[in-house]
Amino acid sequence: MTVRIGIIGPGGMGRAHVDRIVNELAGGEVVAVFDVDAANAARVAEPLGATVYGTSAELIASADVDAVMITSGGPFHEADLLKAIAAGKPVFCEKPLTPTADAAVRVMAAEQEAGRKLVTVGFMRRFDRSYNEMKEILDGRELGEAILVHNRHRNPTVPESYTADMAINDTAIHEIDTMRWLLGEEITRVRVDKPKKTKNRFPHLQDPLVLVMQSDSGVLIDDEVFVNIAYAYDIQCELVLETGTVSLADQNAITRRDSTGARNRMTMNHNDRFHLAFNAELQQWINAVAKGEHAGSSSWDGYAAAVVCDAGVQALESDESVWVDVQLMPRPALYA
Ligand code: ISE
Repeated sequence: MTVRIGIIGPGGMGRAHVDRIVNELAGGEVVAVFDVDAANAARVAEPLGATVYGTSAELIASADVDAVMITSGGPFHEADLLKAIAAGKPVFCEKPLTPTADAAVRVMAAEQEAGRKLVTVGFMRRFDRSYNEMKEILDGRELGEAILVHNRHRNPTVPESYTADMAINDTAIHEIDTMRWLLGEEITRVRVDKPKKTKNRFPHLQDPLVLVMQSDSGVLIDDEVFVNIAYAYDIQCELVLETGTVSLADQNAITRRDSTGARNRMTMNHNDRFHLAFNAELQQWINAVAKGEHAGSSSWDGYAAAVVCDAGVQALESDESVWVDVQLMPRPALYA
């Protein structure tokens, strides 16, 4: 069976997903497009021979659409998620599931009413090979238990429309989800440390910042978020265990050595850095939809990340570097 996919809001991320479905993945076809920018929708649909819909509701309701992919901005996700769930259609939603925890609770309530998991959240780092090897070493207890994790999330630049809270709920959300998954623990409290700001970009941003988190068992996690660092898209992670450490390797398979020194090519954006992880994530979703199953991160994962983000934004907005507790609701049985 070919899964007929309708895409809502194909910006840069959405167009990259369309490209991979057309050129690299199997079993999926993009048959429907909606975008508030009708000209963009037409540009995406035309080479695919896909139908452009006037509203997201019409796309979701269409009998020609088996599954929905939401790649619009976070604040627009909730309304379309609720429509897709009401229509009983599987939906792949780019992160964040919703920008606030309250909205994520409403999405989970709708899914519980539907009686099955329909939503998969695009947390692609769970599919990255290096993070998976790190998790295998941790889970195999080869080096004892996790004690500390040091993360660095560096973007070359962000646009002026990037708001202060996005450092947490658009950028650090990747480490928030990855740390929950890697450690198999929830985050219990967060703090934001605010160093000297770079003068390279916009004064409205606290850039860089360090998000500090603590997990159930006490693992201390730091995350340097520096979104205007100019030189590259550079993601680093070092897991410190009781008798050793594990770090993500360099971003590329080769190191060049010559008379000027040794170096790796740096990636400049998330599509490049996590290309294979994105492919694996979407292929798994298409395969699961074809079999009528759910795969990948659930709405609960989207909710849990949103609760940590809400606490992180509260910590960011406070003058002092104070701990903010993270309070999760009891986990509904559907997500056990
Ligand atoms: C963007 O939305 C992403 O998901 C990237 O992975 C992240 O590095 C960037 O900061 C976000 O804006």
